[in-house]
Amino acid sequence: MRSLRTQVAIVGAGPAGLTLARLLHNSGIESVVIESRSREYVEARIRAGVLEQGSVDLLDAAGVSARLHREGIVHHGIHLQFDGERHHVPLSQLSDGRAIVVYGQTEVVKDLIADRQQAGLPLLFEVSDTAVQGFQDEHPSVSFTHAGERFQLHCDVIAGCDGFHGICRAAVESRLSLFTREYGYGWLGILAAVAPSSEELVYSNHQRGFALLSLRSPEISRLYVQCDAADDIANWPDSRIWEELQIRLGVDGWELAEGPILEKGITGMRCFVAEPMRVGRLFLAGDAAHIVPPTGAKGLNLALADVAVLADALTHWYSTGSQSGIEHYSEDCLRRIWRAEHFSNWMTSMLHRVDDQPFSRRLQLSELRYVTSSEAGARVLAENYVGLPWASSRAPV
Ligand code: FAS
Ligand code: PHB
Repeated sequence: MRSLRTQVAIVGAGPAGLTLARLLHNSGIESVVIESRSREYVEARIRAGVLEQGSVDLLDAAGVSARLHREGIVHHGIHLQFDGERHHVPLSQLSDGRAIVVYGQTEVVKDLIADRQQAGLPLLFEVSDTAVQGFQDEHPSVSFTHAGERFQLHCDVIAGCDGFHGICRAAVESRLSLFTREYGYGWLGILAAVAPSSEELVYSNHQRGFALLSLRSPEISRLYVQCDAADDIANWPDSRIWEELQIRLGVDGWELAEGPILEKGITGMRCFVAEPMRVGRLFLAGDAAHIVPPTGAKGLNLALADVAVLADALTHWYSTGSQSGIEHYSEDCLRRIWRAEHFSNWMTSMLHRVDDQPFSRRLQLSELRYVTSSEAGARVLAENYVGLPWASSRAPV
């Protein structure tokens, strides 16, 4: 086994791991990023689409936002639709001018990988048999196989950025408290080569189920319909998907343009939080530590918020020797995470067909009418959707 040495070993080259690596590099801290999938696979994975103001500011500070500002689309509002009516929620007007940027997670990941490669910094794809050890006795290391050779990467700290199905949380799960809520339904998402039929996102609560109109560019639409979490994509020919979208998003005088479907898939929905997010010298960040239902567009943004806190904490530790930042890492992140869990659960419960009880539906419609008619009600949605302000430098409140 070949020994290597770095300061921070980062497991996972998703948005959390790659952004952390860049933030640490800007602070003069070395890291090695290891990833189980190929670069092509990671860059092709269709996921999130909406960046909060805080995430855009973080990527600006990290120095990797040039293309985001060239190609990202700034939005100042969304629409909520129910009972055949579409209501605009002026997000920026209700949140002191904060906005969102529509820029696919795939694009964020491509920018971060290109940046890392251009700087000639260590980023290893297609590693296998990854394991973490020694993080309890201050001699952490990550072992893995790459290009047929076995390595042991000795480090000061391990950042577990390997997502919900990764090995880092699994390595400490018996020491953690896990909190979870399953919804029993999921989203069928499509990427279609057709201009979006609305300039801003449309979230629709329909008797047949939820639907969302989103986008990736002026030429590419991103659309979702609620389906059973256990449903099989084979049950959804393109014609059925478009038929459901037309019904669930339709309003008088408006038509949904259709086009070739480039990609489709079903993703389950759950709330999940693992506490604490630190065990010794192992720090969990992003989906490795928490999952939110995508209705609030928080998953990617929470991952970036975690690594902003972790990068600040590690920079403080390396520069002053003080452990105050790393000792408060978990507590500082969990405050924002639980706020996002609550908001995402609220949006999900308000917009999805949850059961066929008339009482539930009337409660939902009452809530939607309130949020779209009361400034106070709309402000709650707006300030959470664009993302609550981040404190001081970068760390979120
Ligand atoms: P990621 O899962 O993105 O990255 C983890 C990385 O670790 C992966 O590249 C994985 O290959 C790698 N890895 C795993 N095990 C490893 C090992 N043993 N060794 C080395 N590497 C390993 N969020 C939204 O805000 N809006 C959305 O619409 C939305 N849609 C989603 C759709 C799907 C299908 C999924 C799964 C998630 C979606 N999310 C959405 C949430 C998503 O965007 C995540 O929040 C985001 O990817 C979190 O980033 P990371 O924490 O970096 O985890
Ligand atoms: C997306 O564009 O993929 C998207 C947008 C908003 C959400 C979820 C997903 O709430």
